Amino acid sequence: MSMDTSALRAMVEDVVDRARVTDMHTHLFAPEFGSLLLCGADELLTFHYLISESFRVHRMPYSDFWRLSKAEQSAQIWRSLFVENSPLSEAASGVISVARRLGCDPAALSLQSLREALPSRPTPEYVQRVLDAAGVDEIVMTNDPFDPAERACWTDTFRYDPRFYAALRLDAMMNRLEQVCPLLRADGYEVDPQLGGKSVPELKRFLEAWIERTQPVYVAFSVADDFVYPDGGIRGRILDEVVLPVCREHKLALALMVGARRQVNPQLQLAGDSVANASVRPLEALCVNHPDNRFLVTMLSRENQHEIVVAARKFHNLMVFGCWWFVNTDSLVEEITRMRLELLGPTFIAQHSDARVLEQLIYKWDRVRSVLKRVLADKYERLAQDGWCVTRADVERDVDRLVRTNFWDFVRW
Ligand code: RAT
Ligand code: ZN
Repeated sequence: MSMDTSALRAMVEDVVDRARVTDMHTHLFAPEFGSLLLCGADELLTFHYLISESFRVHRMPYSDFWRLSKAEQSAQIWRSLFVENSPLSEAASGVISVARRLGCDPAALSLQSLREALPSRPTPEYVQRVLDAAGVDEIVMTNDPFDPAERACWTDTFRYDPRFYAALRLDAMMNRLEQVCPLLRADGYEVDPQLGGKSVPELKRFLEAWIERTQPVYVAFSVADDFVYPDGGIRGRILDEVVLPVCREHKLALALMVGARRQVNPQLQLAGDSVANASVRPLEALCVNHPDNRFLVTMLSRENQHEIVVAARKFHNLMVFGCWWFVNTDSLVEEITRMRLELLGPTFIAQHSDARVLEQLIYKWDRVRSVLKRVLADKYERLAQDGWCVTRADVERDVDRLVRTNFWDFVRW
C-alpha cells in the first residue's frame, strides 16, 4: 500500500469516526416519557433479539421464562449466552462492546459489574454520555397512537427533549383495524372495520389530530409479504383515501417497512416475529401512481435488497433506508452498503439503529462506522487510483449525506 493510499484511507476513517448522526428509526423515547426510555444491564440483556437467541441454549418452556422477573430473565440470558457460550452473535457481542465503551473491563465482566456500570434510570448526564459515545445528535422515536402507555404521555402541554423527534407508527390501523375500532370509537371517532359510513373522514380526522399532537417527521407502518398495491381491500382503501392524501396535505413522507412476518411464534412474544421475501411491485406502483408522495422504504429480507435498490434508481420519490433487524449484521450491512453505493452513489440512508435500549446506540453505531470505513475507503481508493481528486471536504459531505442529510432533505423535501 503506498503512502498516499494509506493516508487516504486514514482520512476516510477519521471522517467516518467524527461524523455526527441522525438515527432515523429507533424504539427509544425522550427522557420525558419516563419509564418508556429503557436503559441499564437488565434491559440490555432482555433485548428481544437476545431472548430468542437464549431459548436456543436454555430451552426452557416459554411460559416458565415469561414467569421470571426481569432480573431473573437477564441472569438466565447472561448464563446462556455469556457463560455457557461465547457471545459471538451480533446482539450478544454488542453487549460486550457497550460494556467496554462504558468503562467496564470486558476481561473481567460479570452480570454484577455490568449492572453496576450501567444505571437503570437515565440521568440527563448519562443520556448525553451515551449520545456522545455513539456520535448521535438526533433520534427519531417510534410513536404508536394506539399504545396506552404512550398515549398517557401525549397531553396538550407535553414537551420533550428537542434531540428526539416523533414518527407516527400506524401498524395497528393499517394491519388490524378491527382491533383498534373500539379505541377509535372511545376517542370519539366513528370508524367501523368495514370502512362504512363516515369511517374515512373520521380516520383522516384521527390521523390529523395525531399529526398535530406529535408533529412527526414521517408517518410509518410495517407489512409482511401479503402487501399488495393497488388493493381494493381495507388496507388499500385506508392507504388511498386516508394515509396518502393526509401525507400529501401535511408534506409528510411515508415510511414502509416491508417483510416482517409477525408472530410466527407467538410464544416468543415480541421476539416471535420473522422475515418474508416480499414483492417490490406494490412499492413501484405506489411510487408511480403517487409522484407527489414520498416513500422511505426498508425491506427485511436479504433477497429483496437488490430489487429495492433498482427500484430506487427508477423513482426519486423512493428513499431506501437502513439495514433492518435480521439484515443488520456485520456481513450483510457490508454487502448491502457496497451494493447501494455501486447502484445509487451516496443517495440513500446508510443505517438506522433500531435501538430499544439507550446503550445499544453505542454498539450499533460503532458497527455502522466500521462497515462504512471499509466500504468507503475502497471506493475512494479506486477513484484516487483513477486520478480523481478526493478531498476531505468531499468525503465529509458524502458521509454526512449517508448518515444525516439524505434523511433530512428527503423528509423536508
Ligand atoms: O427490530 C426490532 O426491534 C423489531 O422488533 C421491530 O420493532 C422492528 O424494528 C419494527 O420497527 O417493526
Ligand atoms: Zn424498528
